[in-house]
Amino acid sequence: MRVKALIIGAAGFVGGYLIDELDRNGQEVHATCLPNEKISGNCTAHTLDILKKDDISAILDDVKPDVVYHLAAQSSVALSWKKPRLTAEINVVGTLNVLEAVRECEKKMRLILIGSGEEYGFIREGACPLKETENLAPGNIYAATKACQGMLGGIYARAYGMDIVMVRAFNHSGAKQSPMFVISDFCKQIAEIEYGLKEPVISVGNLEAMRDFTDVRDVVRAYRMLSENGRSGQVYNVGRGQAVKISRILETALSYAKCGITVTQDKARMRAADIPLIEPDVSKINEDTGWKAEISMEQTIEDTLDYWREALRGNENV
Ligand code: A2R
Repeated sequence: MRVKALIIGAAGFVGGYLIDELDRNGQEVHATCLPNEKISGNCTAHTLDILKKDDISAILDDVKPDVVYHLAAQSSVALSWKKPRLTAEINVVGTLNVLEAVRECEKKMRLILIGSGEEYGFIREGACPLKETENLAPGNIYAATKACQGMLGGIYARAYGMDIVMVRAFNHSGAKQSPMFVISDFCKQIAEIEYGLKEPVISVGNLEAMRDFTDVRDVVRAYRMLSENGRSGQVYNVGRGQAVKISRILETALSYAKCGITVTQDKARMRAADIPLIEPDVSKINEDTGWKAEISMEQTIEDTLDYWREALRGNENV
């Protein structure tokens, strides 16, 4: 039987990739976005604000999906400091609305809750690679709301026997990502420099931090595979399982540049308390689903740079 999937919050960076992944795998894809947003990809689009619980119920009753992927979120750490209440409303109350709507729906379905590697927060020395059993010590408001989402998911799975799988996704990147994220930021600056839109100087933050980067196409494949073979009530790290220094990302990105570029460190890009190393243990997802990251970091960087070259084409000043 053809799997019917519903993606809640599909107009963001990950949503378009997930639509493509499920569609390519022969699934019937339904996807929601806010009234002012647009969804791209082969799917049936619905409008939904997750703060309106009855509207979630109406869509579930109408679509009767086998799997629901919950991506809708206030996903910016920076904005979570400025708008803590809004972040908590969308990420916690919104998730509760989704959980309640799924619980009340007559059709039984699997719910995939997308959380974040940020949930681990202030990790103790020697804790990496982080196992899913590691304590959570969120260091920002976004992370706290995602940790709360995961806890609620665990509670609903246990208390009501619901079929819920929780994900902690580590850094993911690719074409179309906002330049608020490091790979996209470096690639955008390089494309701007190549087109003469910026001095040949790239500004960077802390290059010593080590982070775990996965291509967004691998990440959405992980979500699909978890929907097929993840164990209910369980939490899964999704990441490459091999952190790299930001300086290596920078060197790789610069090696693809078509002109000479110098590097300058920008204090505004340094974080007050940057955790030196964040790296997940990904053996659990690998053992349960067979998933592992396949696309190299070099490929992700090349594709992201090509995306920015394309996006900025026509604005050349050379
Ligand atoms: O904030 P907007 O206007 O870009 O809209 C976001 C949307 N969203 C909502 N959808 C329904 N009801 C709401 N009340 C609501 N508030 C915000 O969810 C956006 O279109 C989508 C999330 O997409 P992004 O912010 O681009 O996140 P991304 O990178 O696609 O990550 C997907 C998930 C999120 O749960 C992240 O926290 C996690 O993966 O890492």
